[in-house]
Amino acid sequence: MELFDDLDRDATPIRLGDGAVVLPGFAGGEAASLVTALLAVADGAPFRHLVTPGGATMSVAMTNCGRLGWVSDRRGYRYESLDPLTGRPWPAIPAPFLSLAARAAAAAGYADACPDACPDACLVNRYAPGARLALHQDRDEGDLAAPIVSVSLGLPATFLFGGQERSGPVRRLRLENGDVAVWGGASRLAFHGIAPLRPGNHRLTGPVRYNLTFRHVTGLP
Ligand code: MD3
Ligand code: FE
Repeated sequence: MELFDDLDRDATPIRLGDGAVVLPGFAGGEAASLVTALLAVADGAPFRHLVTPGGATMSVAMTNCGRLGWVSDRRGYRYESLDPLTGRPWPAIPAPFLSLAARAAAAAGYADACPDACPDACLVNRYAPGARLALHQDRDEGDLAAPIVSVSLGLPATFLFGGQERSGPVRRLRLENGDVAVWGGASRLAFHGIAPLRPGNHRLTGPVRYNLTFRHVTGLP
């Protein structure tokens, strides 16, 4: 039995690369309220399996909150201000999400992004057993200078961290409930992915893993 679960995880930052850091358990104490807020977001903008430009249906279910949301369909990847499923704006980013993103960026050494480069998009991923994210770069944001903050909730996953080229070596790292990653600078365009989720049960999320990623999309050129 995991008596202390994730609240006692050592929060010593793990440096993955230039500008990329994992903060183990950084959000452990607020994970339950983050999950509650996430489920409220999904009430207004339901999880859905997007289709890639190549015609494949993604195994990860996604939704968004914020002024902009990431979408994919046969026409390509992009950010949209209206949810194509509901025709409505995406739900606002909950205040506890924004607070956590700002504290994590600061703890990782990034100066306060607001009000110039506050996150204006939050992609919410849901992994059921077997769901995976193939190696990719996050490059659809107009602002590639701002770091991305990610929060893992629920079941653990194996994170794949590569380099600037798809074919390079890949480091594997376990991401657990409450772990936060921040990546910017030279690591902003690093290839990364998630290995197929192993089945399990988590007290906060049941049979799934969630991941939040906070992005600044609209940069003035
Ligand atoms: C990238 N999400 O939504 S974020 C995505 O767990 C996405 O759902 C993954 O990739 C997920 O686009 C992973 C975690 C992460 C952590 C450290 C990184 C991504 C990173 C360091 C460099 C580049
Ligand atoms: Fe990504």
